[in-house]
Amino acid sequence: MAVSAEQIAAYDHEGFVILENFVNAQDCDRLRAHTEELVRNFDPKGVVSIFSTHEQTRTSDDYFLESGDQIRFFFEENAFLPDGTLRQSKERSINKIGHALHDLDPVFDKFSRTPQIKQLVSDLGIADPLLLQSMYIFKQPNIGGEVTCHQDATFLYTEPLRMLGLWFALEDATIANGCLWAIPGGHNFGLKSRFVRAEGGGTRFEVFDNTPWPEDKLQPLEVEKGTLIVLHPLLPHLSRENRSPRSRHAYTLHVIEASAFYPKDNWLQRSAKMPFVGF
Ligand SMILES: O=C(O)CCC(=O)C(=O)O
Repeated sequence: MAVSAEQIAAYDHEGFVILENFVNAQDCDRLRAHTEELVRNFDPKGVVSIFSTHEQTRTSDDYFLESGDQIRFFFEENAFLPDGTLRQSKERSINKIGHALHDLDPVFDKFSRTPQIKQLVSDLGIADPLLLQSMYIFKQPNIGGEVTCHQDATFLYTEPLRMLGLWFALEDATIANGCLWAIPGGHNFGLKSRFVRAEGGGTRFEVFDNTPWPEDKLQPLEVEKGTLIVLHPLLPHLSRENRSPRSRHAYTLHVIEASAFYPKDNWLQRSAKMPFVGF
């Protein structure tokens, strides 16, 4: 077992579980150093897609929609000056990289496919896992954008709902630098919406329940580097802006059950040449 019975019970009850020291510091540093190299080699010319954490701006963005089986770079919303040039260096302007790092990059593959992660996923009830998506999230100093309150199942939906979100802190995450916040037990509220591919192109939200989140119930999940937070697909969570001088790098991996139905209208799709694979 990679987790104790108490930790599984906490996950079931709260909708998340915090596993300290899940990854050692050297492995976190190795992933960070490798990502620095990816960014150094990335040529931002021509990438006009600015990733916005406010969902409307995500729509109709082919660069984003085609990233399910690619390694793509998305800028912070506040990265640009009014004349379209970068406010800070390229290295300090990228919001995240996604969404197939774990399949296309050997260093991310190694970090994502450890016996310990495989065991954890099995302990939490995913018997035949497929690795769906990966993201390296920078939460840049001073300009790191907010991620509004959401359930991961809105973006990554299966029937039945069989998915886990794995959020690895590659640096200490605090209230000041934009840690995760979650509503304990909020995974019992039911799915509020789905973000789907629209028939005529682009995307849309299919809304089932438009009542606001009880955000007064959010609790900060301040964690140290090397911690893994496991998130239930229905857990409402967010992260606030980072206006501090310190970054808050994190790596996320989402895993689904192979036997669950993965709808064709989920935003994240892959070409037939690159199917989802397991550990
Ligand atoms: O790391 C963050 O700031 C938020 C990540 C998140 O909520 C997500 O990717 O679902």
